[in-house]
Amino acid sequence: MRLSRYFLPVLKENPSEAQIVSHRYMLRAGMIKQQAAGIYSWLPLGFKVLRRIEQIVHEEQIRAGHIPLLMPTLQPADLWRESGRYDDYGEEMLRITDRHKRDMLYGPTNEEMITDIFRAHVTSYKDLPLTLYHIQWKFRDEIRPRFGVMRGREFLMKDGYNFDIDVDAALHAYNRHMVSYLRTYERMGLKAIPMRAASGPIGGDNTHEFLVLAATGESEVFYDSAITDLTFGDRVVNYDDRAECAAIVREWTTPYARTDETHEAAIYAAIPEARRKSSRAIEVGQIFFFGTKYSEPMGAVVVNDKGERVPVQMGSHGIGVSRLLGAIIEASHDDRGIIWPEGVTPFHVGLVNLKQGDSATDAACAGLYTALAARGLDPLYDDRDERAGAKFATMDLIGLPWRITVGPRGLAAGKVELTSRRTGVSEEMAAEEAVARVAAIYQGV
Ligand code: P5A
Repeated sequence: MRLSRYFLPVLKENPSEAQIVSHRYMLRAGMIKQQAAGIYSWLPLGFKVLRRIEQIVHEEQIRAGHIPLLMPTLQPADLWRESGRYDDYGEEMLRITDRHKRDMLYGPTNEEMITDIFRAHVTSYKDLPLTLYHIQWKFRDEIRPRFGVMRGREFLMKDGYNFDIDVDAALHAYNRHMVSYLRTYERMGLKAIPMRAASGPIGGDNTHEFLVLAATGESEVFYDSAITDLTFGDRVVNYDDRAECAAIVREWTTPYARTDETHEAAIYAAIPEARRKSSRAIEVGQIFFFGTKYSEPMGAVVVNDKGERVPVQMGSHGIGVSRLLGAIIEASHDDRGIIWPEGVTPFHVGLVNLKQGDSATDAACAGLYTALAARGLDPLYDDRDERAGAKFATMDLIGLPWRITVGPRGLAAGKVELTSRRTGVSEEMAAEEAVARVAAIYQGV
């Protein structure tokens, strides 16, 4: 993409309404525009990152054997009357009446609707296990929407629902989700720690939240620092192997890690003092096992291998897809702007022409652009007639992890400059080498 043809409405001034750095940078980098409290338009740069995050979520869900579908944002109230949640959910639920005076709502989550789909089509244990998920907009009429996409009223969630014949199988689904989430967040360059949590309106006793440590987070957490040393890495997991998934879950749930709702001071006090930590943190996901909470009242029943009719065992599992943009920026920025991890960056590399209009630098940039694209990379070429300082400031603000700078002096010596946004280190090299280096960096990302 040529910047002169793109839509990147960068702001020079700090927007006064933004209290935290991720919100400030998302507005300044022209990623989002607020349309009403907690409701945002996703401008091209923000939309690109949102799509990349969604793509990683899809890939990891499918790797775990889960099946995508798409349910609507609007739901009939009657489904929620069946589960008993229509009255319980309170003011967070946006209630709507259609022209026929039917009660509808903008879905804050989809346990009821997925149970309705299941009961309409599945009757036998032979069709289990089954996990269905979608990535869809949700609405929660939060009393205090704030911090931009971090606590929105309309927000994008990946929500998945497992259906299993017995408790053991459902607990395996729970473990499988935990494992796949560890891998998902790590691909986004995040350290998201599973912590024992409280289940709130979703229900069930077995639940973990995934938390990214950040001073601006809305949750308070307590943990053994040993858990922050764990990494998932590139291990290959057989998601059908119950013992293997359980072992990984054990690895991540053995060190103490809890939110304030489940915190137990006595257990915490037994952790060696140097490892005893508490922090603020951002909740980027949550997994639940709630058994028959929805299947029983809604009649989602299957015949088991003994010919008995039993309510199906269920859990639900959510990732805050739009919130993740804020969480990633909170975890990865400096005083000049965002620093995108390679896994989610909107463009792979920025290309800066220091002397637009100079035939040699223009030609070198055009050649680099074509060579990068030929390697399957998506460059952003700053071809505007602007000062070098302004071009660097824009690149730093929007946070592309790599930048290739082309100027007349370097070109005379046959060199361009490759710069890492994270370290600030620049290296001079031939244009072909810069292309090869960037291509190698993104191999396998
Ligand atoms: C699990 C999937 C659920 O709703 N039902 C379906 C379960 N869980 S949850 O924890 O309530 O939400 C899942 C994740 O969604 C994000 N989230 C939000 N993101 C932005 N703005 C909000 N107002 C908001 N509320 C929830 C969180 O990341 C949460 O972990």
